[in-house]
Formats: sequence, structure tokens, C-alpha cells
Amino acid sequence: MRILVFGAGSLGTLVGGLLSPIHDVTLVGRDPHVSQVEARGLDIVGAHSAYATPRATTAETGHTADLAVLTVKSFDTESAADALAQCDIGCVLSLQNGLTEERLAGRLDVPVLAGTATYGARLVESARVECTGIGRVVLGALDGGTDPLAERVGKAFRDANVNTLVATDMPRRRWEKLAVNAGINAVTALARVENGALGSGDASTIAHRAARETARVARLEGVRLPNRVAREAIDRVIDKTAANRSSMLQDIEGRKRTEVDFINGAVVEYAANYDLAVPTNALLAGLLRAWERGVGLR
Ligand code: KPL
Repeated sequence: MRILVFGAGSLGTLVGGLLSPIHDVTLVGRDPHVSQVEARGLDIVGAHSAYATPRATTAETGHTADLAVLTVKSFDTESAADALAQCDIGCVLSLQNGLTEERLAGRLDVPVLAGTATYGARLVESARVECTGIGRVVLGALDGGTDPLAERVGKAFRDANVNTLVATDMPRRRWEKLAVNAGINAVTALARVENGALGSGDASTIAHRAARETARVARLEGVRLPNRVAREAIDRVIDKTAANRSSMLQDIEGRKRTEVDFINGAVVEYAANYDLAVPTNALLAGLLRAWERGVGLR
């Protein structure tokens, strides 16, 4: 399969590298990383180790591919969609944080699949990515149900030994992932701790509150996500990714803009439609935005 991985950050680079031995993969990202991948290949180290040779480029338009896997930060979704609209692409799979798929579907004429990825990844340096935990890619139709396209993409991932599940309940899974990110990302970033530190104590209580509020908003949106299920999901991810530094913590450490507007900020916005107070998410979003303002990122 010809696969364009749009967004050669840590997760995109890892996924592109894992897919490349048996698929025709092109990574689209920034220099110096992509030039070095193109020139000398990609080292994958850590929980999964391999040497991979995907193509890599900074050119965002003019590509032809059966599938575009979108791994850009959620605030770059619109500009990525506009670039993809100038490519010849069969379908798009989003593996982004936040509920970005509707925004993509609104801008693109090709089918958009929903996805989540719990592989841990860290870009150690240009052309070297560490797999910090073998997770799972879950993908499926945006509105749920069976979808032959999702089956085909799932098979392409599994053929490359990427741990993948094709699911028929993506609406619930997307909100569950949002609840997990709402609980883990902001708290680990503000407390500057690894995910495992949320296993107990005050930080754990705050993370669980944020996840519970998110589950409540999901139910108002018509998605069956009981508090217990959200709680089990966040506990599972904390346990499985204990040694991970969350993407938001990595952003803060790199003094980069975070995805808070599309995680805790999104929960606050959805909740406002129902006059529902979500104080923990509002507080976390406020603190992250204050940090971004303080370092000149907004
Ligand atoms: O998605 C993640 C992230 O860091 O953005 C989790 C699942 C929290 C893993 O770190």
C-alpha cells in the first residue's frame, strides 16, 4: 500500500518506520529530521528496534497515496487537510489527539477513518525515534459500524506487525481517548511527571476528575461512556505507559505549543453547550494557557 504519513513527529515517525518494511511509505515533516531520514534511514530503538528506510520530505503537496495517516498536532489539522486536498489520496486515517476527524471530513472529499494510538514514542534526535511502549492502534468508521475500508487499512497495519484492532464503536473509543488525554496530559505536563506518577495521590485524583467530567460530556453528546469505563481506561493507560512522558509534557519541556485547546479546552467547550460546569478541565486548560502565554506561545 502507498502510505503518506503526514506529520513526522515522534508518533508519526514511529508509525511510518514500522509500516515501511512492507509498504511504500513517505514521511512528511520538518527539517533537519526528514532530510536525515531520507539521507541515512531511520533508527527505531527501545521496545521495538529496527532500521527503516521510509522516504521522507518536507513537501506537503503533490503526493499520490492510497492512505494518508495524519499525525500532526491537533492545532495543525486544518492546514494539513488543505495540503492533503492538493494530493491524490484514497482515504485518511487520523491518529491525532483530540476530536479532529469531523474537522478533517469537513475539508476533504475522501473518506476519513477515526483512529487512536497508544504506542509510546519519543524523537531522540533527527532520524532516531524511541518506541517507549508497544501500544495499539485502534481504527474504524467515524460513525461506528463495520467498514470494508477500515478492514483493509487494519490489515495493512497488521501485515506490518503493528498491533492493530479494527473497531465498530469508534464514537465511544474517541471519547474514551479524550477522557484519558484530558486526565493524563495536562496533569503530567503541569506536575512534570511521567504517566506512572498518576497511579496514586493528589495528581491521580485530579486526573480521574478530569476524565469523569469528560465522560459526562460524552454522555450528553449521546455516547455511552459510563464513568467506570472511563476510569478503567485511564487506569489501564497509566499502568501500560507508566514510563512515558506524555506528549504534552514533551511539548512543555520543548517550550512548544500544547494541544490543551483540543483536549481540556474542547471538553470545556462541549460542556458549555449543555450549561454543564467542568471545573477540573477548566482549571487545567487555564493553567496550561497561562504557561503558554508566559513563554510567549500565545
Ligand atoms: O496519548 C497520550 C499522549 O501522551 O498524548 C498518552 C496515551 C497519554 C500516552 O502518553
